[in-house]
Amino acid sequence: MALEKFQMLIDGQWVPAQSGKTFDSYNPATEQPWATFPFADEQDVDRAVQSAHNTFLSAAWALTTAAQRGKLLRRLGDLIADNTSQLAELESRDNGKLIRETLAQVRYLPEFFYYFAGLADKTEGETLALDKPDMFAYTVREPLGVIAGIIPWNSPLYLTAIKIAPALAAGNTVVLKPSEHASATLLELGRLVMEAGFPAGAVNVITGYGLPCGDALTRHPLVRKVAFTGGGESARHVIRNSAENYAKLSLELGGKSPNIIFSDADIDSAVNGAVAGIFAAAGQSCVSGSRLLVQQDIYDEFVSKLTARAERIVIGDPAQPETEMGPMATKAQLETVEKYVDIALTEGARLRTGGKRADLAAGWYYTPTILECTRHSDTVVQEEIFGPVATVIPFADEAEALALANDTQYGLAAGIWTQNLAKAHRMIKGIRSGIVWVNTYRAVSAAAPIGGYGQSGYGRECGSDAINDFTQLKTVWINTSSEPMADPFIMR
Ligand code: TXE
Repeated sequence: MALEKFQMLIDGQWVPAQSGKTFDSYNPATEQPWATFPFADEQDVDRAVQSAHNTFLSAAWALTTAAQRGKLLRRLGDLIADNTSQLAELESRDNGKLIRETLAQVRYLPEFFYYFAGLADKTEGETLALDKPDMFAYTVREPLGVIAGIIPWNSPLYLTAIKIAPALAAGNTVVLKPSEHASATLLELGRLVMEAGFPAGAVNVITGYGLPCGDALTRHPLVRKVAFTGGGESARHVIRNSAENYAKLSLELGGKSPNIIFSDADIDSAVNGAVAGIFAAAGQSCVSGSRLLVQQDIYDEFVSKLTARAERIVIGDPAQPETEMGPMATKAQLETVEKYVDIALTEGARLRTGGKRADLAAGWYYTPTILECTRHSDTVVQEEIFGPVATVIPFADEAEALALANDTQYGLAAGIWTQNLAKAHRMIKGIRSGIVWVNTYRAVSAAAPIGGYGQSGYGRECGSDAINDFTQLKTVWINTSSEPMADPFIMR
């Protein structure tokens, strides 16, 4: 079958890489290449950043009012809504995510643009209560300049929307680099950005690998902020690059989130929450509830029910609406999952279910896996696997649950299942993570900040504060005295 050929969006033009090189993208459900993308290198990065920089300074963008930017973002949200099925199908083919998941995500996508459109003309400085009677001072919030968005493969459209909506609302311009494993939908989003009426260069999309493309982009001297979602190794590289260009950073790096089930929880509800936490998106989600902590007295009942549901999960073609779990997005990710399950068994974990590839003719499928662990120090309990692998550990009481929950280098999310409000509040207070869900899991809203503690990264996306992260403050001083300024070297 002939491969679809994509081009990059630089300065409003659809272009190949200057070198002419391309790379293939694979459909995880078939293991076959389905599309080619330009292989961007330093030259292409430089062209895209220069374009974003020139647009940032141009009258066409710099003189837009915040209200006008709000209107552009609303139009973009409407265009996404008009193209829901096409975007959802494209993303599903490119990264193997279930069509039912990509459809749900794309249906919600416009809300991010509407939310930040609403904030565009409410992002204000303030007048300052100075201690100097003859001075008046105020602050102005100004955009930073060129923003680099580094996007992973698991949810490209969603993770892009939460970056570019506040970035553009605040008056910045953007260069996006999708993952080499899932570039298609960001190019499609770029087409809609142009159709919405943004000036050429306001959003550029370049396709390529972490090296050289992501590296060149994140150390480019004209990049003022990098909004990064991905793995810890790449993040360290981006942090080192920021020592060269002083770019601000926001980093969202995944986690090993505890999902804590107390014996007074509604067990069936908690089982559903545990399944949603770890088997949705085949566990390839930054907020996966991969560490299940279950109170001793309901442990057997809970694990039996969870195992029964995991074994009923329908694995298969992500394009089919009845499928409940699709493939790993890449062969490397499948091998990572296999490696971790092997380590778990060597370290003494008990395999309750799963632990092998799914028996399908093609595709990078892995079965929903539950590992019962006795030691919280086990590698699989401590390290992010990013696959459909839940570890389960019993706990005796609240104090132990809290100690285990916090025994991690990460701190992105946590789930608590209990009918006891006071206990929930005590746990919320003690847990060190950026998100806590009580009697629910994976809820998302444009209005609710997302970000982590510890090695889950720093900075917050979504919520009304997120737009401020894409601005810088200018402080203005005005002398209101009727007296001329005195010669500073004449003593009075
Ligand atoms: O991510 P990478 P990978 C975790 C998850 C996964 C692991 C590795 O545990 O198993 O990370 O996944 C770009 N300079 N998460 O290797 O490489 C890269 O091209 C600049 C959690 O696929 O971090 C892509 O666009 N950019 C996570 C993006 O970084 C670089 C989602 C992310 O890819 C770069 C994905 C460099 N030197 C993986 N190297 C989450 N937080 O949800 C790579 N990139």
